[in-house]
Amino acid sequence: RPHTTDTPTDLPLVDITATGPGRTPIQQAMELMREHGPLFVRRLHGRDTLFVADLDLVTDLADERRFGKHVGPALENVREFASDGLFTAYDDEPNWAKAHDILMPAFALGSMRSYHPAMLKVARRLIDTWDRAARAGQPVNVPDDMTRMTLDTIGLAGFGYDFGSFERDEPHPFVESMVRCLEWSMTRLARVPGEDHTAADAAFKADADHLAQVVDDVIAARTSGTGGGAGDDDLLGLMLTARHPADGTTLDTTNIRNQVITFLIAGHETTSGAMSFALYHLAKHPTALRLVQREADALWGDTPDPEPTYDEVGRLTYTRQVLNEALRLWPTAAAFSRQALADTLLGGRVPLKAGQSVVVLAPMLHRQPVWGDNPELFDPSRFTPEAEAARSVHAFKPFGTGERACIGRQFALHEATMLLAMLVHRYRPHDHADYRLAVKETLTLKPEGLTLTLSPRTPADRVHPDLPGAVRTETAP
Ligand code: FDE
Repeated sequence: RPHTTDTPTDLPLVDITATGPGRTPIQQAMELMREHGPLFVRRLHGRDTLFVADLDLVTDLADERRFGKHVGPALENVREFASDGLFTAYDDEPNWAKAHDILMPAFALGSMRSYHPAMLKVARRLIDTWDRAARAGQPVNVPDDMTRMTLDTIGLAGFGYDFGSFERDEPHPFVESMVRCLEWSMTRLARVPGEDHTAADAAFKADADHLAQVVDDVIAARTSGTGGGAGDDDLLGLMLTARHPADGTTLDTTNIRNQVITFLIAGHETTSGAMSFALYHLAKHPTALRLVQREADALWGDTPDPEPTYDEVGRLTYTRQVLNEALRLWPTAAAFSRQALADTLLGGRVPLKAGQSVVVLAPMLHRQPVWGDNPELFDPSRFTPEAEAARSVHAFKPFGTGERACIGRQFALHEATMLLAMLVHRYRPHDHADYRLAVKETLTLKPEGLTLTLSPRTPADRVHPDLPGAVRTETAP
């Protein structure tokens, strides 16, 4: 792979070799960008990385004729356990296009209808757990429970496999191994040349083997017919049986394993972070909370246990705006890389050689001047249809760009929108611990240690749309 470290001159250059990237490399890059502007070079042990957030430059990088996805050092590390799975495949690797073509139908908007029942089933599990906590007056650990929820959802909806995460006190061992693999991928970037990492690498190997083992169980449950439920048209069904339109072949066994690992990881870490940040903001912003409650109340009124239909989820427009705004401030897959296909001038001003790569730092793109003069403010009205129409599509990239953009976007948004509306319809969240945001990085982002207490909402708390003003002030518990 071409890997040039020729760095365009006259750009701000920050050498972080002395401190290293630490445990929060994304937030460090954000800080450096606040100081040096939306285009700078970070140098670590002689290796240079060009970070951009400038809207013009990101717009240019979205030009698919001149730029493609770059598998950067972090994803190279993830390749150690996901290999040529969709997320980590090189653009020109034959298995990327093959798997993309075979799996696309599983993520078309219409397919969400078939995942809806599984998503609802898992939403109920979460609600049962939170009801118990609410009755006991116990706080809930938001990121932990969201991770349970998203893992069970992708397992059931995608693979007909039940991780049963809500019956466990500790995260499913798959999650623990996966998080350690992701952390290994991240911290490996910070290694000082010459240090000995044999123990860490051996532990990683054991975790990667465990992931492969779980995946083999998931596949075996399907092929032996004990997996239950799902048919040939879910993700695993397509992986095992669908033939590529062009040459009639199916995915090979090794690639299927890589895809299952990829989907289990990509399908739950990022979505659970997005849900957790959304709840964090709602707990801090009573007005936004009242508006999402109003939307849910308008649909479900005083029904104690609403069963949202597929079509109702499409009508939760304000809830969707809340999720978008959460993903603007903290896009949980915070960076993606592009590479020049030939020598070119980025934005007409930054010379790049063929193969040279650039990292788009989405949290800072999402704070550029196009977002107004108070970009730190959580404000879901930034995502009304009118506001979106007035803004460049390239100003918001939580799902990456182009052909290599997130295939799971509709899946994640359907799952998260439905659950968020169900939760605010049922509970009033309380920021009982006066939580101060601490963003944990494990390649993806999460609000570390966020806990909330919940009070069940009663008919008297509901926002009755027929009342003038519609927004009622709720009484504190
Ligand atoms: C993808 C993705 C991306 C891109 C990256 C690069 O470029 O490098 C991004 C940014 C993302 N993704 C993001 C996200 C967020 C959220 C919430 C999500 N995501 C979710 C999900 C779910 C699922 C299932 C998924 N997701 C999946 C996925 C895949 C498979 C991929 C790869 C694609 C290709 O082809 O490449 C992605 N995702 Fe996502």
